[in-house]
Amino acid sequence: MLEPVIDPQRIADHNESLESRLARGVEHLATELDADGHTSADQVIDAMVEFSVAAPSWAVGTGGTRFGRFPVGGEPRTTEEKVDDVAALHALTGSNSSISLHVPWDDVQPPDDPAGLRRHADQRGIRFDAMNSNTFQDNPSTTDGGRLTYKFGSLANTDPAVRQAAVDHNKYVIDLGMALGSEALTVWLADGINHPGQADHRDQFERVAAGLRQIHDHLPANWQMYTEHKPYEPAFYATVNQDWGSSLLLAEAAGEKASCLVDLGHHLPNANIEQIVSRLAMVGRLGGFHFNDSKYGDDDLTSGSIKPFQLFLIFGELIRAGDGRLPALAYMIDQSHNIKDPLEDLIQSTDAICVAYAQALVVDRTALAAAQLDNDATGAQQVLQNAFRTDVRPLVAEARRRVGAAIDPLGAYRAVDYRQAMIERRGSSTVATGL
Ligand code: PSV
Ligand code: MN
Repeated sequence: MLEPVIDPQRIADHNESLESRLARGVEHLATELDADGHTSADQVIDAMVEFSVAAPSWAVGTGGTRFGRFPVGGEPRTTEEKVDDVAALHALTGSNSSISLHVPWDDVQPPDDPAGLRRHADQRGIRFDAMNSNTFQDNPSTTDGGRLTYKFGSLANTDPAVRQAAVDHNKYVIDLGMALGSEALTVWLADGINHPGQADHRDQFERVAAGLRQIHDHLPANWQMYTEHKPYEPAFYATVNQDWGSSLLLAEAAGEKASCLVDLGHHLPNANIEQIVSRLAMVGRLGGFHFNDSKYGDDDLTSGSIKPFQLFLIFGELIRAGDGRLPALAYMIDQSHNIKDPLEDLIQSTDAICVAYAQALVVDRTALAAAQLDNDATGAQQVLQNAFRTDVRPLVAEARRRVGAAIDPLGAYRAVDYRQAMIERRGSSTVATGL
């Protein structure tokens, strides 16, 4: 039996001094919500208890830019240690019960064994969320020891041998995911054009669509596949899957198990992401999310740290799409933590995501619908503002307390000094694979 990554007693001890204040906060809010009469405190708490957002394996290590990387120390050396970090996160937040792997960063070919990794994750209480296939950099095991290159694209490449290598890699990732108990594949492609005229837009698109179809046809019956768009980077003139329209066309071309994944950082400035969410949900092709926040581009900043109102409106559209409940999509955080301790950033992000979700749950949807029917713009806005300005944090914290997680996860993380313990165990100069 494995030792728990964080002793539950230490979390309980940390909670003790916060419990009476929390109880007062919950009681006050419950009274207010009862007076409003549309959503009860228990409804929100129950939804929070159920909710989970996956942590990406590449985000438990320090991120970097092309200018530098400043490792935090104690970073996971193996995929098993990444699972351990996610288990620590989940012990504190109660809302991160799965990990999303990225291959080849997390390859578990022999001599490592997927069954062993799955056993390890089971013992830690962590499941495997969507698998991510990486054909945006050369990878000797899929590009014939370096003979083939993804420099000019993977599925969009003019060379059929490169396209086949990319398809085979995706099939391999699906097979690996099956061994781990995952049920989804996310395909984000870097394929595109860096210079006008370099390649034909239509030919590239058709080659990608054909490749995705082949990958789709390898999916087991219970699997889903997500196409993830992004307007630019690393292709700086035109990316093949550049926006939600292309993503939808590609998902439709791939097959019925394919739908679109919305990464919040993958939009041109000022795009109305909540409207995109509504459109994709409307046609039944909204598959998943990558949460992060953005000031200028794909900045991968802490969720909810720049545009919390946008995050709230997105959850509003999700709840609208799920007829009052959050639809069962693939929810994942996708961030790069360049100067923060990665686990601290994941704790803050998870909390911000839960808060936005809880705020969206306390929207008086009947009043909103009535105001919309009456063309009462002021009234409709007031309904949204009332919910957005409700301090729902006690309900989010109460949900954590009820599942044995931390009332104050960041405070508890610092109190148990998890980072220092990992530095002692793993060393101060370990560098996790990933971004
Ligand atoms: C690309 O920017 C992305 O959002 C994709 O989801 C990748 O899988 C991930 O980040 C890591 O590069
Ligand atoms: Mn992403």
